[in-house]
Amino acid sequence: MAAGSARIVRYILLAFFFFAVVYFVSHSSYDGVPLTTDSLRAGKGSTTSSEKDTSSGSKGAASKDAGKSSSSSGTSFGSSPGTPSTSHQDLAEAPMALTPADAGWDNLLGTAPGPRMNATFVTLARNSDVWEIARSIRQVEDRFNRRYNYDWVFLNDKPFDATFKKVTSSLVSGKTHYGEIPKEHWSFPEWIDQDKAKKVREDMAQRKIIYGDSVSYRHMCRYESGFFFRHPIMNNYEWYWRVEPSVELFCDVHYDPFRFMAENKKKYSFVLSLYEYVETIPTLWDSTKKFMKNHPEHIAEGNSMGFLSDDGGDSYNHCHFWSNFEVGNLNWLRSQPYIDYFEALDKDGGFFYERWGDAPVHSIAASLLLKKEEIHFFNDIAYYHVPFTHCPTGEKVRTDLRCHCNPKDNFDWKGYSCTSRYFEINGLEKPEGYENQQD
Ligand SMILES: Nc1nc2c(ncn2[C@@H]2O[C@H](COP(=O)(O)OP(=O)(O)OP(=O)(O)O)[C@@H](O)[C@H]2O)c(=O)[nH]1
Ligand SMILES: [Mg+2]
Repeated sequence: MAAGSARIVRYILLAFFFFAVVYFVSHSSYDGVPLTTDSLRAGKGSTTSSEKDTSSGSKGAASKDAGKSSSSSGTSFGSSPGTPSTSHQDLAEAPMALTPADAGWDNLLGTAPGPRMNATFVTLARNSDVWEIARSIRQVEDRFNRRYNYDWVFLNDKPFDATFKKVTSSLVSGKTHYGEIPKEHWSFPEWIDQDKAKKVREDMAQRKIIYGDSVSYRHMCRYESGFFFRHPIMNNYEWYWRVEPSVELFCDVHYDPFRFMAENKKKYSFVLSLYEYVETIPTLWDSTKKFMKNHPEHIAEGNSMGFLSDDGGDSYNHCHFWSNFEVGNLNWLRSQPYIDYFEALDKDGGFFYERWGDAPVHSIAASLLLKKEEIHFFNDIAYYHVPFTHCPTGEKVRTDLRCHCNPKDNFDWKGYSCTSRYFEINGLEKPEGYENQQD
């Protein structure tokens, strides 16, 4: 009898143990995520926003909003694995931390909260530029984009090769797109007199004007002036940030410059400005004056003529924003006033009969067609393109932003920069310490 009840107790204990094991296995989780087949397949906290699209031309239509797409697939912004996620709505309204006093300033880990703009980086490059652009991308990613995952569009007058695509797509945290430039955007318009253009190149070569004898440099300047923003891939975006090979970013970028531009109604921005090499644009201002006369309706009230001219528009002082860095609005470049300006210049032929650069073209357009409040100077984006540096004025800014530029190299307040002039016409106060950086 005693042996019988002991057996029953053993059976009950065994059954209890069996059910306990079943219960434990079915409820076990890996760091809070139930081990279902789906979670194993997807991986914990997986995101799709860094998927690579290496298609050519417009075939791989750009994702309008990498951030949004990851959120709609169930992954939320800014929540590191294990932390409770915030709803997309809350994050879309997250304020930008513009100064160290703002909440979230120090949080440079993980994906940045906040909405994403319909924006992309854009680079015009040759296959041979691959290692130089790799350096630029790495810096842009380290200082900013690794937390934002914006797309990157690469444009080329020839097809990009496999190495270029492989290297660049491995470095960019957003989607990459590779576009070939249509022939008609990278060739001589039919109204250009080839003999005249050739003589100009020979003459400029003799006078040792930089890139004076180059045909491809002229196509590049014309393309950047009038076409990059209407490439089929670029048509998918509203904002762009231009990046060239071998540039440097010296400070952390704590907030989203695209969002800053959108929320503050800016259309064009710069970090460096200077005087253009006069020999390359002798008649650019004559063409501009002709355009102003023919299209007074395009000239903005409250424009920045004072940045361009010291005599109310009679002559050009050659000041321009350096266009190898730009964050700007593509819809503005695609607008009638800008297109009319570009076409007027193109008809006059100065891209080939002289050597008009896209920097003075963009700058004159921004200064005349936009209200002066629509042009922004990013003091906190520290930048180098040979041979000039923009290093933020003010030691506190530089340490807050963990900058690695030498303040002595800052070009802003030196004699050949036009940034003082920009500050003056906008009634802006120059940052503390600028007097010590004037030579
Ligand atoms: N696809 C393509 N890209 C070009 C060509 N020439 C220049 N680029 C690109 O156009 C941009 C401007 O050219 P750069 O050679 O940097 O011109 P720059 O900045 O005036 O002169 P640097 O002082 O030499 O940098 C860069 O992003 C180049 O990679 C070309 O013939 N084909
Ligand atoms: Mg360059």
